[in-house]
Amino acid sequence: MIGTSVALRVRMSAHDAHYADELVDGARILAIFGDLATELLIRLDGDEGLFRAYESVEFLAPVFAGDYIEARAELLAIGASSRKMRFEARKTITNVRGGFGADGETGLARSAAEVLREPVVVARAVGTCVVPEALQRKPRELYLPGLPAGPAPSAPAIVTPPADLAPDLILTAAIVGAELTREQTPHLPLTPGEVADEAARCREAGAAIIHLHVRGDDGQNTQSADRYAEVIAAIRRKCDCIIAPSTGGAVGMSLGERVGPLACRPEMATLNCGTLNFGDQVFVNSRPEIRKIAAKIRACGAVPELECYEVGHVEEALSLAAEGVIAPPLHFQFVLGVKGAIPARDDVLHYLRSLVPSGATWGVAAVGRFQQPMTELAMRLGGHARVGLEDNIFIRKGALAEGSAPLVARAAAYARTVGREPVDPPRARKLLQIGAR
Ligand code: KMH
Ligand code: ZN
Repeated sequence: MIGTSVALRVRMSAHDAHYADELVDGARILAIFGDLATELLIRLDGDEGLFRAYESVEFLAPVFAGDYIEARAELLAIGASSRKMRFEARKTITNVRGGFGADGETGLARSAAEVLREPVVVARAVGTCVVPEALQRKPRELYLPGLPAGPAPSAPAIVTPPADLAPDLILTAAIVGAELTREQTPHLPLTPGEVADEAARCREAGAAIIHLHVRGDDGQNTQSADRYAEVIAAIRRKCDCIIAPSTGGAVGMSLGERVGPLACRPEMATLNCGTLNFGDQVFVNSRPEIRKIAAKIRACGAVPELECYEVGHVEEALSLAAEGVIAPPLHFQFVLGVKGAIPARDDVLHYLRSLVPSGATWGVAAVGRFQQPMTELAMRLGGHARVGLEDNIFIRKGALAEGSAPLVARAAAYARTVGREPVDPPRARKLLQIGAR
């Protein structure tokens, strides 16, 4: 099953040290990656297989004797005999020898060691293994019991691998948001002109959809149809992106206010599929309200983006489809990591995507520091991705993103390393069947 992962935890010993100052050589880390690859092949094929080639290897931080290394491999693609995998090794515990001063004296014992507050990524790689068809277990089954991490616990222990990843990737840029302020980031676009410029920059960087909130002249969120019309017209003069206005608005808005942008007859619009704690506030989406908003989205011909912040929201979306309130093909957006709602974790995403019916599409939006790892996981699992300032204002720890476009550009670059290709708006319209429902 694509997305399955295996893990190894190893302490580097004095035997592993190869260079001065007990530095461990990179080949030792590649040996760990080789062991992980072998485990994946045994679980998938019942054979140890062979490593054919690395297409990329990065050594990102030094490893010393005494370091604890946690390494993980994940299955990216399955060919007739090839199996593509991604590897990552992180250091979680280290000897504190780096604390010695020039004179070698700090008063610390040579045996002093520490658990790192944040694990340090020491190496990443992508490579391909082969198992000749004659050696593959038949019928192909994936043996997963006892894995330290992998699919959700409720998933069956033996599953059949699905077809290969589809390369098409729809990137959404959430460029304004309802809650963000200029105090939090000076890069937030507010006026129609600023929003249009940012939309065009995101399109250039690889986004096909702009998830849109708008602000009034006072900078406050508004769901005014007139203001949306003004901003949409400004964007249209600059780029051809699909524009997906919010029907969530800001917490506390009435249903009447929230559906304001539907008067602009957008191609897409968000449909929030349940109530949740939204930080210290409550974002209310009662079942009758969801149905009313869904009916209005359908009546104006827009495709709903099904915002799911909890497992129950996915079930609710499926109920809406069963009731005929929304029409297939469904497009889910898993919003992960909102404080008070479902956490942004690998196992959570594996479970959520297992609920997606065939024929439906799905994507991930994740909050704050989870935006990058969770959207990258989504891309590796065949999902789509949303990035942008609405969900995350940092490009890396402590450094503000200079708008949403750099976040889109980073996501697009990553996509290509795992065999996905960001699509342009016309292709995204086809994939989402916009205008064809
Ligand atoms: N501002 C959040 C309360 C949406 O756009 O539909 C809701 C939100 C979701 O942003
Ligand atoms: Zn939004």
